[in-house]
Amino acid sequence: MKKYLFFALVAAIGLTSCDKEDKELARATLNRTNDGSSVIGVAKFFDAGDGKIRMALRIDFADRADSTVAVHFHEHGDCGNMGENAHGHWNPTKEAHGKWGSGSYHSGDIGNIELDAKGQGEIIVTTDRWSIANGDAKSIIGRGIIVHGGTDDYKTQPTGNSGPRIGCGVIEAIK
Ligand SMILES: [Cu+2]
Ligand SMILES: [Zn+2]
Repeated sequence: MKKYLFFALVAAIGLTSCDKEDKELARATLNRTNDGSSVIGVAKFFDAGDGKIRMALRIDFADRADSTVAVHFHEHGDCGNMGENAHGHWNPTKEAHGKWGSGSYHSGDIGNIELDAKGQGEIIVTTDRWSIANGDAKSIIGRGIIVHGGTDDYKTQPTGNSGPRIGCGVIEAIK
């Protein structure tokens, strides 16, 4: 009986440490491109261990209720000029544009996110394609995140024909 209690205690401590939230490394607050101030989402980046980073991206954009938006990381962390200053898709591995997890895709090709009747949607991505290390080609710090008003066809080069840039944010390290 004592032995059983001991193992139950060990198991409980193990679960508690697994439940502990991973360390937040970086964050991007997404704003509308047309006024640059209304928040329409947030992307949080966590240390997922094993050299991986986990992103939890949440969009809350009432004007886009019941629609699908496309999300990518773009090269520059500059949301000016309706998001155009972010330039093209960030592409450190020199691959073709595509669907996340397919044969070839850009390291920030998050893809389409369905928004519900409130305009809310969420996606979680865990990958070793990202880092926050200074000077690392994989570093996501200072990149732009663009939310598009259309859907990504995962084919058209190099953009996925995803439509206008309706939201934008810059990935910043958590100090
Ligand atoms: Cu894009
Ligand atoms: Zn792309």
